[in-house]
Amino acid sequence: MAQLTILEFPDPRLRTVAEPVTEFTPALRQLIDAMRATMYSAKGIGLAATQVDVHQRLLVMDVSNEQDDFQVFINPEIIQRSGEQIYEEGCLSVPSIYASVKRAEQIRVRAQDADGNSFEKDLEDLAAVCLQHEMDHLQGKLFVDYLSPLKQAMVKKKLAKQRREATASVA
Ligand code: GNR
Ligand code: NI
Repeated sequence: MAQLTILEFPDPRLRTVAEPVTEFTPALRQLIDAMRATMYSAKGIGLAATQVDVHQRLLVMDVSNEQDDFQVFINPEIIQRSGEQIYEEGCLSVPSIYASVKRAEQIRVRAQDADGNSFEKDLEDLAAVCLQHEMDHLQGKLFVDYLSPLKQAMVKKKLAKQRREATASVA
């Protein structure tokens, strides 16, 4: 199965706002399969199309421990939200950075499946965190955007250092 390349912060393509999916074609299914393979191989619990440089409103997730609850949300909309939770988030596009973010505790999502059929689903706890995190990606937003300017500067420095060291070890 084809693996896709995951864009990393501060790549400007991560800031692209995705367009709605309008055609439910075999090519869309192939993209979903490739995103599934990429998410599992990167050991992520979610992946937004934006992260693989496809700017369509599509995300995949699996927050189960057994990796047996694969879910696809196409053109997702949050139609209800309640409560608050603070969770220590990470992101495949911001490697080895973790920070607490406050989000809704329970959400109701309306979306379409790979056939274009509309459905609604209630999510809470980690599933709600993950879906909100992925929907931010579709708007060009990253979890580090919620941090203070000082913390954002620290994140950029740490990533630059990581990249320098990764390059040095290859030389
Ligand atoms: O794998 C991931 N783990 C995670 C942990 C806490 C909050 C959100 C996430 S999503 C992330 C995968 C990712 O970057 N999706 O966009
Ligand atoms: Ni992410």
